[in-house]
Amino acid sequence: RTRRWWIEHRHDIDAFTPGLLSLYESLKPSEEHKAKQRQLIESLTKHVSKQWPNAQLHLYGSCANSFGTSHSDVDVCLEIGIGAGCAADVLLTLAEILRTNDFDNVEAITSARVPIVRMSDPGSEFSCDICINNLFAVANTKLLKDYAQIDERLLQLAFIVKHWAKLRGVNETYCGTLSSYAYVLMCISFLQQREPKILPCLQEMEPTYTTVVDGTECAYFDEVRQLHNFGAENKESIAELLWTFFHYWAFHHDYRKDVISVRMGKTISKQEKNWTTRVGNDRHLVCIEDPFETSHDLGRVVDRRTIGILREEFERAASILQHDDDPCAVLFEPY
Ligand code: 3AT
Ligand code: MG
Repeated sequence: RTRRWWIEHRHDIDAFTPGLLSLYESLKPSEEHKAKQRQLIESLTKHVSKQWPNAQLHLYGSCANSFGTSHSDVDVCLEIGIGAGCAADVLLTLAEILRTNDFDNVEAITSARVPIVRMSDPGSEFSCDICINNLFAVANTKLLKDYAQIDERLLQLAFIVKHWAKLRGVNETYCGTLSSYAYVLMCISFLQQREPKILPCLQEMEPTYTTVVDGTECAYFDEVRQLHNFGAENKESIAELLWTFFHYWAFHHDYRKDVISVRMGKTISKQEKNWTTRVGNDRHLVCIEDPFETSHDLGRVVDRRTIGILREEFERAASILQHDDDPCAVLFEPY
């Protein structure tokens, strides 16, 4: 498997860059879309502060980390000083408030790993998830947003990979495939390891930003404006990067031994994380370390069946980019 990584290289791969870039442009949310999101947040803030004057609303996920497309949902975190075990009551109260204020399809999902209220905004038809005190998600949202400002190829690659994953049906954690967040981390890690590097490892640099979440220090260099030239020496085009990304996950990644770590800017071993055997439902077949909750493997949802599906999809994508005359037409064919 490893050998194919080096021997096959397509010389006209750059010809597909313009098509991929126009796809990227078409996926970016419009100004109108962003304005509607702001309106929704303003209206939510008004209702929440009436009930809980000291609470704060944070946007997280792709509506705030700059990896959101015009199809992304709106993820909101309510930061509120309550004791452990009270989140379900707060969510039920919140659901009631939203219902009386004419939000649609309001549903409190209190039994999930991250309990939420889900609703849709009648003005914009956005689907919106509200969780309580999920401050790790707020911290990793800022980290992703900061990475996105260093080199635009990260946004381009991640938008295209997310789009591909949605259309090919491999972006459903409840079905055993990977979350959007996991795909973005895979893209960051990949660009950290190009030669020359396209992205630095912000958590390995002198921290300029520190926040503590549940006793865990989240610290990294966040003055990313100073890094806008970081990847300039690397001239790889988006078509080349996309092909290499799929090729890496199809043929080069060592699924038996390796863990992708954005925190370290390289792959580390399953052995050192103690992720070599199945514990409960965590199988560790594809290992993607969360940058802040480092005991958290974002690939743990993947099982024996879905790892096969994922690897076939990576191989299919790599092969299309390798051999097809018009790869953009087939690559994104709905599954
Ligand atoms: P979409 O554009 O909505 O597909 P997203 O980045 O909003 O992409 P999700 O809706 O899957 O992704 O997740 C929302 C945010 O929640 C993203 C990340 O900040 C956080 N998050 C998601 N999954 C995890 C996880 N397993 N561990 C920690 N944080 C997570
Ligand atoms: Mg989202």
